Amino acid sequence: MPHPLSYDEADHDARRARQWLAGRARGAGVPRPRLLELGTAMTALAAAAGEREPVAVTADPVGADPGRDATAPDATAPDAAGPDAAGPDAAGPGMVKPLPDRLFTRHDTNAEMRWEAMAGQGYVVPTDRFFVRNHTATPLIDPDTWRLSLFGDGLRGTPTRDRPVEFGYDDLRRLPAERVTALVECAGNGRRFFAGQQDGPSPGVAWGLGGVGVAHWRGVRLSTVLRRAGLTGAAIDVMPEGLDPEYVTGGVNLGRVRRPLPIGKALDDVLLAYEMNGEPLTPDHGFPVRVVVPGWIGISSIKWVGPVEVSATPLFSPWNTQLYRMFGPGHPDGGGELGPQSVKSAFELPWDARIPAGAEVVLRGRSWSGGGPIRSVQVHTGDDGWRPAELVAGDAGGPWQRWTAHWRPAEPGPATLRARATDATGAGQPERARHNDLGYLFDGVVRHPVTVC
Ligand SMILES: Nc1nc2c(c(=O)[nH]1)N[C@H]1C(S)=C(S)[C@@H](COP(=O)(O)O)O[C@H]1N2
Ligand SMILES: [Mo]
Repeated sequence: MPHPLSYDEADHDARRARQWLAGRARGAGVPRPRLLELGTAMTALAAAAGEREPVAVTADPVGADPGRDATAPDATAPDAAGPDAAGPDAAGPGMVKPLPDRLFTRHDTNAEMRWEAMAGQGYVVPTDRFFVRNHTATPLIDPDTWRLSLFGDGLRGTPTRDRPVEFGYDDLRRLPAERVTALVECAGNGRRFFAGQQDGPSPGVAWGLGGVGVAHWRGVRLSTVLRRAGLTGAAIDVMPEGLDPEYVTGGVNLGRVRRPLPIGKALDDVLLAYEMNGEPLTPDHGFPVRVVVPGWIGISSIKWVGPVEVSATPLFSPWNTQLYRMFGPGHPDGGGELGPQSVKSAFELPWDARIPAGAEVVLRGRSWSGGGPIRSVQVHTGDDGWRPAELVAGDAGGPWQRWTAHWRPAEPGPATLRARATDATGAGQPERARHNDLGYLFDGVVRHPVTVC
């Protein structure tokens, strides 16, 4: 049942931003003036062509390669892992799972799924190829000593951070379990096309379209745990915090990765997940327990969750004030709210795929949107205008939509594939995405180069 309080993502975001800008910030981790400096630093970075947000690599920095031009059009080509790649199957810096070049493109502490890795796969992304977004490094956590620790004045008796209400791994597994199939997508997914197709680079991870995945998640509802922990009617915000190392960027320590959720969303469909695709979570995806916030930007789905603050006053963190907001010309001072994830479409093909001339081929892809289910998809192969793609019927209403389109390329030579989708709210994909300095929510039509031969 929907909670009476607002839990619309954009709405909550806008409200908290107004409060934060009005100086009511509490628990933002660093004093406000420093955050404002950081904001300025990031805007300056956005303006500096080719530069990316400096990332503190707390693990072996073998993958850090600030010299690489992350906006090169071939950034997802098979050799794009660059000279930093430690070998075909090596784990990334601070990551545990193997990152073979056929499945991933690496970006410092992050690993992007190659879309051709989804060819021949089912609805969900197998865990071996699911993208990884790590601000620092994957922590290795012992489930026997791990605790979920809830505290704050939104709980009965106001337990403190030092004397919280605790749940162990086995406690959570004994509570009623639920399964959801949900999409997790980085708000910066598609960022490299702001540079590659539009007017300039944005700082941050240069994702192509592979910073997204759908998985089956199993765990206990956050609402179940909140109620058992003594939730009161005064609670308005819930802030899960990760146990990975503190994040340092631009010389500022932002503390542990954390981002508040409004109580309405927290009591709705948020899961404390301990399984992904039918297996215990793997270390890179949040073992022992992560938050899964269906429909919201990826940063909401805190991995390796430990402390959870439940508050009767608004909560703030750098991840809902200085980051994950729309900055730059045409956006409000202090940043506009992101709103739901944008509409995107991807072909399950390598960048620069080779396609035989004269034969009919089936192009396959997927489209998704944070706004709602996909209603229609169109494909453009360069020879005969936009035409409808065929939607896989069983996917209707789900977090993403598979589709196919038939193509018989006549002439050998370079060609450009395009796909665009419309979601249930009528939101579609424009030729150009709206610029914002930090490169969030790209929704433009991506031009996918192929060679007919
Ligand atoms: N503790 C913690 N949680 C985190 C992050 C992180 O760095 N630390 N990254 C976030 C971001 S930005 C995204 S997009 C998703 C990615 O989830 P995945 O790595 O399982 O794909 O996790 C989110 N949760
Ligand atoms: Mo993200």
